[in-house]
Amino acid sequence: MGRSIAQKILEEHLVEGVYQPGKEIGIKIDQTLTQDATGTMAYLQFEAMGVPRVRTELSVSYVDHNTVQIGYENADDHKYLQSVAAKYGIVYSRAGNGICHQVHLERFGRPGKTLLGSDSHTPTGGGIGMIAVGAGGLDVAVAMAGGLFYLACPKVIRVNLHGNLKPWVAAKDVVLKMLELFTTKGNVGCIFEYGGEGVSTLSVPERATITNMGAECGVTTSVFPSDETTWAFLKAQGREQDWVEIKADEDAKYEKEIDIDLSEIVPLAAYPHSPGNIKTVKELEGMEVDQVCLGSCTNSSYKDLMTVARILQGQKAHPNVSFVIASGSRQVLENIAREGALADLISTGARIAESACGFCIGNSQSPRTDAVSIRTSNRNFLGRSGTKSAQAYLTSPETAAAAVITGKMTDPRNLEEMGIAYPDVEMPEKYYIDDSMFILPPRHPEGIEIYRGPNIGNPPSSSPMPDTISGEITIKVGDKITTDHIIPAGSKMKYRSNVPKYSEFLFEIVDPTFHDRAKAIQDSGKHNIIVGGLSYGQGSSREHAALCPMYLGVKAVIAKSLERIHLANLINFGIIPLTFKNDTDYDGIEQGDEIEIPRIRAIIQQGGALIVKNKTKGTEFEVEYNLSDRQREIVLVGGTLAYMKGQAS
Ligand code: MIC
Ligand code: SF4
Repeated sequence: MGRSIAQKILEEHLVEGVYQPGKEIGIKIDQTLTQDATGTMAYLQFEAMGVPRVRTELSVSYVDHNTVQIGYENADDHKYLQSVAAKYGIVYSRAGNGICHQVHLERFGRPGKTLLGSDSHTPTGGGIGMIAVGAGGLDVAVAMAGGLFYLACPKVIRVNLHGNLKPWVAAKDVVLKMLELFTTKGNVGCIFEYGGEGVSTLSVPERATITNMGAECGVTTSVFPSDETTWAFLKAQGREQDWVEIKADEDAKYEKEIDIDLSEIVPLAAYPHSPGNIKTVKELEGMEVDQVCLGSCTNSSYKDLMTVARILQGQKAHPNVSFVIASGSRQVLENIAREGALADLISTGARIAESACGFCIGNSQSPRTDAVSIRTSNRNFLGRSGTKSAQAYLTSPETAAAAVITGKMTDPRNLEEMGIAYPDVEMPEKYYIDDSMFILPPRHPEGIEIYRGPNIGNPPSSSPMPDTISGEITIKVGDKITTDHIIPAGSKMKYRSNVPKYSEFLFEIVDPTFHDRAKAIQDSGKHNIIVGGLSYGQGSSREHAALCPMYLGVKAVIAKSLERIHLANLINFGIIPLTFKNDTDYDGIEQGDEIEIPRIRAIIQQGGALIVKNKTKGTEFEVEYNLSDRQREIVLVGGTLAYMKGQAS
């Protein structure tokens, strides 16, 4: 029987298990990437594993998230990361070199390889034909140490693209369409595999926009074939030797197939506060706009910025609009500068931010109170911009450019009436390339000392699963709680290496009293338990959304459903993820209820029904634990680090 692209690459890397959708498999990881905000903890964990050098084909440590240096913390982390990279054989991408996903696509991504990254948008690499998966830092540390990456063998959904995008309609609109069709929940354990004759009309960065934001649907990853367009992109990057052809067999079987006619797609926008809230730009037209942010790992490629520069040539930003640009990489910035497009953007009134995550994660350029902010990024969760009352809309660069001119949400197709022609930007045959912001590890790292500033603390250790979980429902939250709700990034992100301090911000956006209440419960010797609705833990890969709860004595999360990366992170830190057998039981419990899960240890070990006793209400209900044998052992010993130590001894 024919095979899909996903099956081909996964089978080639399969070390444990069998290729059978839904079953746990262990795959070999060729490449890893980390970014600074998740990387510091990942490398502290890697150090704890006692491996002298990374065992991957390539590992790259990027600095792109915490680049705003107010106070010493971020600079300390950068220096730590640089010294760890040198010591353990990792390529270090300095602050200023760009956003990990964009840079990796340009300089390192290779069709047919596996990439594991400690960032949820690692699937960007699928645009170049990789199986690129986001994971918690600890999973990435394990992969760097030569360990396998475990995942549920995915169900592959084929997306057939037909036709051509019309002028003013962009790859971003395609992925927003995907979000309209698939929403942000219910896609755990799937891969989107793109095919059909429409694929050849999309450049690699456009494909990468689509795979990048597949993360918002909650899929494991998304992948495009590697074809002549991929070859041309790699050639323009001086890397044509890295190309191999990857395509699905004609008779490959899929879980499901859908068709999208590119020529029927219109400009779309995700309205607050979820990337899954989709409307046409037409429906939102006329809304006044305060801020336009162009950039993020979704839309900051050469083509994105050139397109906007051409649209805005000779125009001035509307007086009510603060217009910010953060290019995805130093390469993009340098190339548009050499072509004169940067001057056009400056002339428009753009505020040029550094090549980094910046506004996307709310650590700079927070909009004013109640502002409407149009962003080309991928997430518009409540408060993520740094301003809780702001309304963030996600659009294509074309739609963003239209708002810069008019000061209103504007369908970019209207620009034609204003005498602005659609700029059909060609992909360059050769990029200007300068790799001097990468620091390659030395051959002889023996004398290298790891730098540890006062911001670097050791990861806290977890405790084994108790015989009985006994404690309180510390918080009960609703559906689609993201990791941004659980623990904010933005200005608090500089405490990523300081778990006690960072934990103070747990659930800040939902209930700022959480930390103190959880601490009090922990100090009284009881366990904290979190209750969630559907799709708990959407969004980022940040393991602090599990690590910090673990630090505060959370032992179980009971939800209607959980998202993939967060679920894996909970297990990694010894917190058991449980789901309601009957979702209606969710309604019967409240924050503050005294809970007991008797004999949990024995039941995880031996199997059997797991009953939760609500002592406050005098009721009980059944919960499910869907764990592989490996995951059971991890949860029992109190997390992956303890498990690895056990295995080593
Ligand atoms: C995000 O976009 O939410 C982040 C910040 O890149 C996170 C990683 C992090 O929290 O450090 C992600 O996507 O995984
Ligand atoms: Fe950075 Fe935003 Fe991309 Fe996350 S989504 S990696 S914060 S640019």
